Amino acid sequence: MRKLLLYFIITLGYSVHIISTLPQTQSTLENEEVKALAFLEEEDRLLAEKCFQAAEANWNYNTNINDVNQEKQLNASLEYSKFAKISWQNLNSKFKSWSNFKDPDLKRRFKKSTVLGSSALPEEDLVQYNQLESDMTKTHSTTKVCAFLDSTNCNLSLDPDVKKIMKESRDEHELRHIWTEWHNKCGNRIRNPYQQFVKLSNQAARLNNFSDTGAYWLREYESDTIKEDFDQLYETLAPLYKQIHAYARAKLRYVYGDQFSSDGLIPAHLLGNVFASSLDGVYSLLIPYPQRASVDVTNEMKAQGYTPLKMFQKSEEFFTSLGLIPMPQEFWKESLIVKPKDREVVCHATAWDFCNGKDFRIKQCTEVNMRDFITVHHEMGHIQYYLQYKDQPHIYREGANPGFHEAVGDTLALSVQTPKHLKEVGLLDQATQIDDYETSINFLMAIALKKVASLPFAYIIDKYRWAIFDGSVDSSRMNSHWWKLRKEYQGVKPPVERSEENFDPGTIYHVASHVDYSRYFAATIIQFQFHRSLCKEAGQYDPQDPSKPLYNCSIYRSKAAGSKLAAGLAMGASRPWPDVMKSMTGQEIMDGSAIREYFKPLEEWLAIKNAQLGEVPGWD
Ligand code: X8Z
Ligand code: ZN
Repeated sequence: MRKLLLYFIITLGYSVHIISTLPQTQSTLENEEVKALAFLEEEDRLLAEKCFQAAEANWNYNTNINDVNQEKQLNASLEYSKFAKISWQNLNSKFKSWSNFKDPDLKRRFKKSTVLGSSALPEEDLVQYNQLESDMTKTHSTTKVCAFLDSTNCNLSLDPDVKKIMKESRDEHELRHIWTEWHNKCGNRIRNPYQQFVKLSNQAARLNNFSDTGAYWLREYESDTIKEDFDQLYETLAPLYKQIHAYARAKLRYVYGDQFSSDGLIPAHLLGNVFASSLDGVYSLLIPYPQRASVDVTNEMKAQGYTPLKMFQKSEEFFTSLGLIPMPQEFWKESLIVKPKDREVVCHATAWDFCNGKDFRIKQCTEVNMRDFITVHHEMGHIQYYLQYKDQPHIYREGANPGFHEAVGDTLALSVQTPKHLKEVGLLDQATQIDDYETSINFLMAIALKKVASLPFAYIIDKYRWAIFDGSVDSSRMNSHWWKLRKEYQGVKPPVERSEENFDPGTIYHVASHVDYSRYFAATIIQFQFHRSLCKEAGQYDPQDPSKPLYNCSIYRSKAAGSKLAAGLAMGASRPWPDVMKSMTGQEIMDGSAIREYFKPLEEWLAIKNAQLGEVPGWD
């Protein structure tokens, strides 16, 4: 995730577009522009330095949660904000008429620089804002729950205990117990601070001239229609999700029959992960052809003695096979890739840019399994982006839009997970048959359970928060509204009664740590567009050739695909994202046709299978 960079990146000014009342001559403008550029260059350098200090204190806190480190983190963050505010004030007072600048790039830099972010808050409020955010992250990362039928063991943490039980246990009572423990112990504690936090966050948004935090977040898409665009994208993908939902419901009913009623909803504790964010955790129950090859190579990784380090090295090898940039020395020295035993850490995987062009790190409590192997690629995708745009001005060191950043590693992972690639790197036995229809359907199901099944979840988290931020949902409906959206879009329901004592969205890392989530919705769409384009570039996909379907493409070792990707990444946010998208895919929009095309054989299979099962897609 990229919160850290977004958080520390230059956050200058709010959008007071002061238009000079005096007409300016060409020469004064040009003169002014030269001065403005010099000013920006100097601020860039200073901000990068301050950003490093704040990032380092934040890293130390995230990798060793204790009171001393928290205080240092809060101090460093405040320090950075003060600096950013002064820098922004200077910029606004010195260059009042920047909106008249002729040079489009300079104007873009100024426009971006006029958003100061939370640093716009008065100091007292900012201190409270930072404290609440830091505390909620701590609560989320350090909450412990009690084991099933063993009240003497109340030391289970989210990572790895809760996640492991929710994925591996098939005991409905145990799943219900752990689900309830986690939701009550984590979510309830976050409810009050979150309410206070929302007020401050909205205040900051308004100081930046946005109506509320939702509008502030969405500014990064530089579009007035982005919400409608997301709605429309979701509509085009909902039929595929509903087929998967129906199939999963039928299969899960075999296992947990008495948990299902006629409403068609799936109880949220049966989906293989505590957040009910996707369905890949129950792949083994849903595999279409169990007698054929399973594409979950976890056992093989363990048998071959994979370690977290080896997973990172293998991932890097995929990146460099495309001619992309290897991880720098500092990365290998400073990253944290295994959960330490002697201290509390924020386990949620993150990739860090320390703003100095040298120091880039990943923090991940890596376990040896395929899911984490894919997450390693996801995180390395962030680092690759950081490396590609490291020479851009500080203000441009961001994804073209937030979804781009989340899509890079996932795009590569679509190749990595193909049976043909797994065979090539020895994770599937050479004797395994992979070219048959049944294996392809097994493979597509595995990918769909992660990607397609997570779409409604990714769609509603921010739909929910936008409503909280804009006040259309007040504190009397904070939890019930969440479940309303869960039911409506995801077709899931809580396994036990919920009330307004609870705050179930607060159990999600991105809510507790205030990271927007539509980035992942966008990324799921974008990565298939990237995949389609890079696969064509690599000569591995041809829409006219049925022997080269999109899902079977691997771009491994394609320098042509690598250089196309690198060129797009190196632009950072220096151009509006549709331009970057165009250069990478030929399209100027986020478009669901690639994902639909990729899953077409599975969608056809599901329609037939659900009809055979008498399972009608949809719910009450
Ligand atoms: O948060 C993440 C990454 C860090 S950017 C591990 N992801 C989302 C999640 O875990 O909820 C990746 C997929 C969705
Ligand atoms: Zn990410």
